[in-house]
Amino acid sequence: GRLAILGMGYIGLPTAVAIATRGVDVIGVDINPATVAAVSRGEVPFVEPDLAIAVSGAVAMGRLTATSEIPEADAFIIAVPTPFNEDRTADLSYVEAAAKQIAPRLRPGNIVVLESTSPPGTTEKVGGWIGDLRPDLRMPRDGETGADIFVAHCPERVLPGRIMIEIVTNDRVVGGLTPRCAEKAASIYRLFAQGEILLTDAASAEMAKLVENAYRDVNIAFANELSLISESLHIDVWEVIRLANRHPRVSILNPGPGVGGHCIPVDPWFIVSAAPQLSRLIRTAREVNDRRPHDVAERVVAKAQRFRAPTIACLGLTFKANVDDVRESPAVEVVGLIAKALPEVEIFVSDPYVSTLPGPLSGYSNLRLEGAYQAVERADIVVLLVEHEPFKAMRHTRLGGKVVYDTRGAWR
Ligand code: SAJ
Repeated sequence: GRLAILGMGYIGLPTAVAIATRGVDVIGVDINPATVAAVSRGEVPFVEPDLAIAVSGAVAMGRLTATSEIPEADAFIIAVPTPFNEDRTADLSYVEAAAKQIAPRLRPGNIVVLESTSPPGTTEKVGGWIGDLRPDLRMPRDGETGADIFVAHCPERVLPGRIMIEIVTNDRVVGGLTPRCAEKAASIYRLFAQGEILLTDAASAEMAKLVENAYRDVNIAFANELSLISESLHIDVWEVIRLANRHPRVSILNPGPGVGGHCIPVDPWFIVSAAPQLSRLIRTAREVNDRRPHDVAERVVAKAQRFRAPTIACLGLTFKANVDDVRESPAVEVVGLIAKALPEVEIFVSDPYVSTLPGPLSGYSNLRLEGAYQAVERADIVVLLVEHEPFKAMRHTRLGGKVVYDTRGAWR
């Protein structure tokens, strides 16, 4: 068999490798020529543990190739981004473009799977976009058998930093436009997934994915709110959570400087925009977490005001520990807010995964990227924003005599 995957990003590329190593010829398609060139050389354009070796192996074996043209194939997986618009509705333009590019290549019996996180109804739209361009093909409709093309949603749910493990071990939800579509799409995931494959309808699969991330967002918001409340009552939030979590049915997450990444800060809005009147808790959680970088920056500024000419070290820029991704990072937002509020203050920024200041920070002349030890050495105030492993180790040796603000509870 031959399978094409549209989008060679954090999801498409690992999925391509997982399938290619099962003896299927996989063609990775991407609109970015640099990505196509990198994958063709067997290289990965981003950092993810164990991915690089897997990609170079699959390319060397001739199982994985990359191109910018949509090829003919037996199955197509769409793994393109679904960002959000100004008004927080989903931007489906990449999904729509992918569906319309696949349409002319389709032959009877082909399977089309949407993996991109999408609002309820998107898989149905994918079927519609294809059907409009290909009136010669019978598209799946409920209660109708004998379709030529099978369309389903199988949302990705891997955790950045653990993608290569979770892509194999996670259970998968496969929602078809019809039960037969789900069954057909499941056959692809049975090639490499060791977890259970759960069959359902497309809208339930779409909603389940959004709910998973909204669940996490609401729970992080709970922890972040506890942090504010505890501080105002002069109680240590980490101690409170540690104790409460010893109850058999309580499992509170960690407060932090905010919620980043491309999924958790975005996906809950797709639920809110689908049912605005009813999504009160989900919306409020989003607002609590979005407000977090401001809360943290305000506290740093207040600490700085106790000094005449302080120097600040901010440790961590990525959106979470042990990844190299600074997009949608609350740490970047915190650093920017501090730099803006304290233009006279020298701020050293350090992150083992980052070698140039991210775009949003490039305009501040009081910011400098530094090694962690030098940064801490020279600082009066040390702010821990990401609990990267090398930072954790600094706890006992380097922080004496400094004002320390540990937003992640990593130095307790
Ligand atoms: N965070 C906290 N406190 C916590 C946990 C996380 O502040 O206790 C912060 C992190 O630092 C980060 C953000 O939340 O800024 C999100 O990190 P994460 O590790 O919770 O999740 P992601 O964005 O890396 O991946 C999530 C995962 N979803 C769930 O765990 C429900 C992953 O399984 C999904 O596949 C992914 O979103 C996605 O692509 O949707």
